[in-house]
Amino acid sequence: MNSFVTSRGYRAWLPAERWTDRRRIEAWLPLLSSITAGITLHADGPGATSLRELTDGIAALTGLAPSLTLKAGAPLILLGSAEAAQQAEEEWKTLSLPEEGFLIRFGRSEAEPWAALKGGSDTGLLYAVFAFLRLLGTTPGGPPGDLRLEESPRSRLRMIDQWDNMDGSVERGYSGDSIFYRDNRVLLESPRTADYARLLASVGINAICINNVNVHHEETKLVTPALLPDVARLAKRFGRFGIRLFLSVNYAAPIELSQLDTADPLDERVQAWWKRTAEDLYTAIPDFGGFVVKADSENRPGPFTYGRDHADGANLLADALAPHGGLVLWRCFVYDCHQDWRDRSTDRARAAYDHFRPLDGRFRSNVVLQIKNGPMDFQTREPVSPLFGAMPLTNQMMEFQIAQEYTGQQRDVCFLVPQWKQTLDFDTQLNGPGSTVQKIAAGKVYPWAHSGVAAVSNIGSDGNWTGHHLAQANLFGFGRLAWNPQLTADAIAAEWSVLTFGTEGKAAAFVEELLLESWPVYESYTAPLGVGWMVQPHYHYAVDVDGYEYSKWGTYHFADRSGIGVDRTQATGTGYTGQYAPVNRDRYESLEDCPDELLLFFHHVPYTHLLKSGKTVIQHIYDSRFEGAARVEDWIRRWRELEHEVDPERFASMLERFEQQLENARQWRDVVNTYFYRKSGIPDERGRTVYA
Ligand code: GCW
Repeated sequence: MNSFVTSRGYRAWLPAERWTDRRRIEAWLPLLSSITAGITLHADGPGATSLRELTDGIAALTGLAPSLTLKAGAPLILLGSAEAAQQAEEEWKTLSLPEEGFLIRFGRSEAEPWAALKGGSDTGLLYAVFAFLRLLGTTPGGPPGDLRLEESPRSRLRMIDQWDNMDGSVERGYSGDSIFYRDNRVLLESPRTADYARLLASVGINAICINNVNVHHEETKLVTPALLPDVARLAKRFGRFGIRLFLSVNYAAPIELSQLDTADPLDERVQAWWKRTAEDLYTAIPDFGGFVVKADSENRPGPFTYGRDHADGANLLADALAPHGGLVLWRCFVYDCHQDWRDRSTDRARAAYDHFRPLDGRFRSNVVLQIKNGPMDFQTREPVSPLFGAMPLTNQMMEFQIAQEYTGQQRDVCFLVPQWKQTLDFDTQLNGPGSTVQKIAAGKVYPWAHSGVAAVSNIGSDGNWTGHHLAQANLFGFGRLAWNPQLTADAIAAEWSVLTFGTEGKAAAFVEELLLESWPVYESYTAPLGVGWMVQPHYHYAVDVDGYEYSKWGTYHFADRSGIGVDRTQATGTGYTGQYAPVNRDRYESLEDCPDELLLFFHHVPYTHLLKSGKTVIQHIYDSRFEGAARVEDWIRRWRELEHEVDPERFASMLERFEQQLENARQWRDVVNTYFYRKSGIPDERGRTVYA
């Protein structure tokens, strides 16, 4: 057996270990000893997967092997007292569920427990099974007496983007190598892609793009007949879990893969090339999802070379895919990455809006613009991208980053669900009050044909998938939020902690608490008040306050001896605030109303500026850096106390990561404090050690 299969954490939040409490098993026994299933028994379909996942999950937690009866009929699974469950089935005959939706009912008939699971489709039933297993894992006692759970996903597209390269590396990967590729080959023999598909489906993910948006030489060939059989096998693996496969494509592929000397979207030969490519793809993979495209962004090729714009570029691919039902997910991460730091008139934060907003109405109906959650680049704190919701006539989806590129790289704990929640709850006001990001992403604000959320994955070949055990919570949390953005961060943290560390013992409660404070703690020892960056260039983990200050990347903080921050106001700055709807624009524009945590994103202020908290900016910098590092010290102390509450492998691995985090936090604390003391000459009013 491969060693990773036995590592702690390989099963992540899925049923892994037998319950030690016999009474708990006995309480579930009457329900779990018999199953009647109505599914499509197609070996490659999610119906067969549902049944297998259910029986495997039950076996893992309880050791029970239920008796199985198959019957014709709708996607349905009945457990326990068969007659009573059949009654539920009878009642549901006329019930119509959304395709990916499900209904779960628990009941009792003369003290005998029963449960019935119904899906809007076989995929819906698969989601019901995973919801049932979550319930099993989080309920300390026996089956609930009476419960009705009806769910369906809010967003149509719930997607994961792999930044995997065929040489086996992962761009911004912090947990080993790619599980998809090695030495420029697709890894077909490894069980990991199927195990990954299971993890994703268990939280409702229904789409995946399997290669990096930076499409290099080898990956360009993924769309060619030579590699399509391999891609098709992966597509099948994911298809069993209800997940559609996408590929990132190279905009210059017609030049690189054929005799053409142009990739001009208006050139008929280029159009014919993409049409043929799409035909080949759909012959190999009938349910292929479509293309993800990074074009004219960070030196990638795109339509600009030919004097065309992003709509021309996206429509070229959209027309090729349209006859087959495919989508083009066109990324809006477009900005000038060769900026002169001396040039104060260009503001990178403005770029996506300035490029795309004027193109509203020009994109085909199978194009979806994929927009990063903030206007810069996955920083610890950013305002919501003003482009999201600002193009009523164009499908959009939001892109998050689960990989912790700028948020601790899976060495430091940073549970990002609270950050994503803030983004999803943000009221853009763009179609009147209540135009929240989550409603827009769910397609409820504009009548878009497609919308949703995507996120850059954080997994790799490490035995526990994510390097830090606690980084699994971000993958889990993204899926849960994509499914239902109304879940609270607390509920998600609690659910993950119990599923992962069990209902018995004290570890889960501590982990839940730690997760919930981890983003504020990470923020408190790194770049202050929304200013961002201050990281080592390219690498993006450790502190380097001026690392990006005189670079070409458009990422500056403008600290001088009297103050710090970027003036993005309309009155005196770059005018970026004007990209928001009036209510938000005015809030950010005003020094009084701008929230403290984003102050330096929007304003350049003196170190003596008084925050809403009553502290000066400089004192806030000192206080929060000291507090952040002290919190991490405290986590270590408390984790040590739990040594006997968790298995030795996870105890040691997490302790090691916490210690690295502490070292990182101390370095950030001392460098940032010293830097600003030297710039400002203002001492810490509490006289703590700052290295003058
Ligand atoms: O944040 C930047 C990353 C790049 C990444 C790019 C993008 C895949 O540093 O590594 O490239 O964003 O999102 O395209």
